[in-house]
Amino acid sequence: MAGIRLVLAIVQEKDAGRLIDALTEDGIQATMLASTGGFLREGNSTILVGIEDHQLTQVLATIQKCCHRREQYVSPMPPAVEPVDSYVTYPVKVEVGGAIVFVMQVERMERF
Ligand code: 2BA
Repeated sequence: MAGIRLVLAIVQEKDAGRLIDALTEDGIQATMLASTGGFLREGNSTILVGIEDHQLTQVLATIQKCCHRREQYVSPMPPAVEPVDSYVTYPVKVEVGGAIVFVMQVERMERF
């Protein structure tokens, strides 16, 4: 029996719709969850894709094609101990995405 994999991809919201469309066109089922990045505290999307082993290369290529790195500026929060008016914050540049991807071996999948 072929092995089952779960691909979990954290992508930017701007790329999520295009990625789901591309997977669906290839006949691959996916689930999109609304998620929030721990560092930026902004919305991103977590895409779950259950596939057979032989589809993994194609799915990873589709994720890579649809998800782009972007620069974003974030203003650090002032430290709680400093008086707010004595603390000047400068926006810091971070690169976000294209996609953070985890691939997991699935022991069993059932459809009831
Ligand atoms: P965020 O946690 O909001 O992080 C957004 C971007 O900020 C990151 O982009 C990274 O470039 C930067 N960043 C994160 N933590 C930082 C820190 N302590 N200092 C400086 N810069 C920092 P990506 O690495 O592309 O990550 C995009 C999103 O993917 C993350 O959003 C988070 O939701 C998720 N993610 C990334 N690595 C993860 C991991 N190992 N486990 C779970 N989720 C992860």
